[in-house]
Amino acid sequence: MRIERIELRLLRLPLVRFFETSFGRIYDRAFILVTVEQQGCTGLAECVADENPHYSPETTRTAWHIILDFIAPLVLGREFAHPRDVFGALRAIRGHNMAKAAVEMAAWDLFAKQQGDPLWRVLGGTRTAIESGVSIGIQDSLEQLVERVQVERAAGYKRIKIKIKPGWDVEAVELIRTRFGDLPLMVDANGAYRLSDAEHLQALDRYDLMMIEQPLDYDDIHDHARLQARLQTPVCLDESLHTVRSVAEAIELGACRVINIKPGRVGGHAQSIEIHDLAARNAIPVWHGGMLESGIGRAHNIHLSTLPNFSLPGDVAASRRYYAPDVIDPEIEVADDGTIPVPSGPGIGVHVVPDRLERATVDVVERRV
Ligand code: OSB
Ligand code: MG
Repeated sequence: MRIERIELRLLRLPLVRFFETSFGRIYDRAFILVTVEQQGCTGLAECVADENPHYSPETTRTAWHIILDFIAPLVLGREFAHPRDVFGALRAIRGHNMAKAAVEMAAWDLFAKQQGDPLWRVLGGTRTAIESGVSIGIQDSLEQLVERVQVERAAGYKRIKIKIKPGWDVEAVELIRTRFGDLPLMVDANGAYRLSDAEHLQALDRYDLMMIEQPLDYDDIHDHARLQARLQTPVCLDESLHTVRSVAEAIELGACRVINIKPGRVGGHAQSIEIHDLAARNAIPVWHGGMLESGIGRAHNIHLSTLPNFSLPGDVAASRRYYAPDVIDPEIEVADDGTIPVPSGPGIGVHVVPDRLERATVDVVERRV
């Protein structure tokens, strides 16, 4: 594979419904669509960096800069035997995993299309449908939260995750348990608590939660190990894990019993596979996180979720929960049993609708060999 052209396209799409986490509420999403090309064959991926540096230090603008000025010169015109070699070729660039992942994942799509294979097969996946779950943001009231859970359950989703923060946690979980019984339920704090909140978080142990995701700071592993020792509820790490090494450390320290994998956060598919394998060797289940992706990123997530140790439902839901319309056709849908079939065409197996893409485009640039 030899990438001859890279195109970056800044897109903005309105969200069907606002999304609120412990760091704020958003109504739309800006992201970079990356296209790589060799002799008319194209690979696509989206960069999950957002406009603000709240989830991660990267933003759409830092990713734009890093891809154009540093990543493109390292990959354009270079011969890659396999897309798993792309991440290593970017070694000179420290961090910026979301920028790296966008180019790396586009390269996987291009490679799979050149082979005429669906991406899941090239990644080493073992299933043709994945289990879907939803992430429900913080609402204006507990009544609205109950209504959201009702709507998502009716849509077929089996596993529900709710966002929590101080003041929106134990009561919300208690209410869902009272109203809906023992559905698979978990919570995500996006780093909203401190170790000194351990006693407060112990109150969640009564509710048989699947896990508590990222309770403490985005760059912490050590305090999570101390917290896990004081909680029965399994801790899952998201923001804190950026590299294979940080995952090894977290496992060794007992900082988590579950791992959320987002390829954007760890530098792409190849790093995700390494983390998946490392977790499997340590009997740690993984699941696929979400970043409010459009259909392009969503398709990538579905393909990666077919690997065997993705044994818990992920935050990979139907397109229509996020964007209406999405930029792809056909859109990604969830079946009545809460599963999503894996697209079967070459590469990611979904197609962009050109006029929808044009309407969402804010800016475009390209680089060629
Ligand atoms: O912490 O998992 C997270 C969305 C944006 C940034 C971070 C997170 C999320 C979600 C939504 O939880 C997942 C999704 O439905 O795409
Ligand atoms: Mg999370």
